Amino acid sequence: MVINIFLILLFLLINETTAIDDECYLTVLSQCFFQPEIGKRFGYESEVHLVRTKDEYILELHRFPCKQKEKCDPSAKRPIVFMQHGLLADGFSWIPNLANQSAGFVFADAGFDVWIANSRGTPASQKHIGYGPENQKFWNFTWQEMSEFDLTSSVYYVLKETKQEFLYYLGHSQGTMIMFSRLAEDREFSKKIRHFHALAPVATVSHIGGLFGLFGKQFLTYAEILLGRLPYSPLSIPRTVQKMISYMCSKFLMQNICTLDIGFIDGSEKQFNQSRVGVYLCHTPAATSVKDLQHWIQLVKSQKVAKFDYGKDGNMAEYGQPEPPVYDLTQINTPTYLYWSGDDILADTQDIRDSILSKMNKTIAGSIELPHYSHMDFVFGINAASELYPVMISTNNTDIISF
Ligand SMILES: *[C@@H]1O[C@H](CO)[C@@H](O)[C@H](O)[C@H]1NC(C)=O
Ligand SMILES: *[C@@H]1O[C@H](CO)[C@@H](O)[C@H](O)[C@H]1NC(C)=O
Ligand SMILES: *[C@@H]1O[C@H](CO)[C@@H](O)[C@H](O)[C@H]1NC(C)=O
Ligand SMILES: *[C@@H]1O[C@H](CO)[C@@H](O)[C@H](O)[C@H]1NC(C)=O
Ligand SMILES: CC(=O)N[C@H]1CO[C@H](CO)[C@@H](O)[C@@H]1O
Repeated sequence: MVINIFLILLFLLINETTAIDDECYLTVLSQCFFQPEIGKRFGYESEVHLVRTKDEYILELHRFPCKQKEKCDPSAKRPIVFMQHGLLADGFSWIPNLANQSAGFVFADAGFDVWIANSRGTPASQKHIGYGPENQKFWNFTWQEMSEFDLTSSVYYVLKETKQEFLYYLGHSQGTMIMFSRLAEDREFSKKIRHFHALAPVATVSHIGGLFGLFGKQFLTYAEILLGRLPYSPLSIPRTVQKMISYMCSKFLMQNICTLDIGFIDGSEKQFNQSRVGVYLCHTPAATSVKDLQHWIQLVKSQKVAKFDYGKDGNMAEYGQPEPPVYDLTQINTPTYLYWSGDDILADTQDIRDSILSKMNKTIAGSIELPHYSHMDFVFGINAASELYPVMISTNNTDIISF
């Protein structure tokens, strides 16, 4: 019998003991490096920047300003690419493989100034001016706040720091939702985004499959009760358990089983570097809030792209209307490139057609279908560096040359 680690984990996930120990990233398995260290290890200059959001969270941005082994002048003007990870992930999403196989490094080598975000709640961004992650208030957020506060503060910070007017944005999964919702609401901010590259884009999730589909549909009531009982807590795997899994999955015989288990969540992977599954699992899943997952499950049910639903009275208090406001994607006018695959069971093709292509018709600059990419293959897959990232880099050669 194959013990389905991830099913068990899903229950372990919801644990109340929080404080994540940075140690895992520094010392435990030699493979579990902290993100800037991974950069240094591959010969990239790296910087850590702290951003304070309007609601007082402190976030870490990681920067690779130069090419591999280049004599680095971080103040030299280069096109900026801002990379935003997805749900239950963190900045590691962009540097999971070898140097010429990971988006963060491939873009740096192509001459971009690479900035990598870490959303509130992830291990690098568990700080707040008023209180720490042990306080329930800390975990009172969903992607809605990441969109409203984290994204805006981080983008404005990067532009100020580099004295530039705009940047190229690369988002994966929830990282696309964060941008869709912001662009729909904020005209001023939209001007700062030159192009939006959306990997495995998600807006509505009515057709989501896999584990999320099960919880959002079949087990909805159960999921709601389970999550509703822990409204303000982190959704994270205890460090020790994560270390154990990472270790187990780095063993040859376990690699396929671990991959199969991940496939149950996001579509059967075809492109992982099997010998690095343990490394991926050292960083992913990364912590987020239970409320974030609750918000996603609400969207599976409502089939809308709406703000968090506090119930009728709660919504009246929060939004001044009984239903949570819906983001109007037809308001978006930023040139957007979509990269998606029929094999991705989270960013479902039908959802992309219904909620993104049809609404953003006038502003979609490219819609590129990839064969056989599962949801995580867009970042962890070793073929993305030859099939996907060069497309983005050259989509706008003209744009960058005229830059
Ligand atoms: C959580 O955030 C919501 C929305 O900002 C707010 O109405 C609510 O009072 C907060 N709850 C706690 C416990 O902080
Ligand atoms: C997989 O990763 C290992 C290092 O972790 C590396 O030695 C190997 O070349 C990689 N394989 C592929 C196919 O990229
Ligand atoms: C975009 O809009 C045009 C005209 O309104 C329509 O003919 C076309 O089918 C639309 N495309 C998509 C993908 O919805
Ligand atoms: C990455 O580098 C290795 C060895 O230097 C090379 O064999 C491989 O083709 C490169 N991959 C890409 C996508 O450029
Ligand atoms: C392929 C593509 O999207 N090319 C665009 C790059 O940017 C220039 C200038 O902004 C556009 O004119 C091209 O259409």
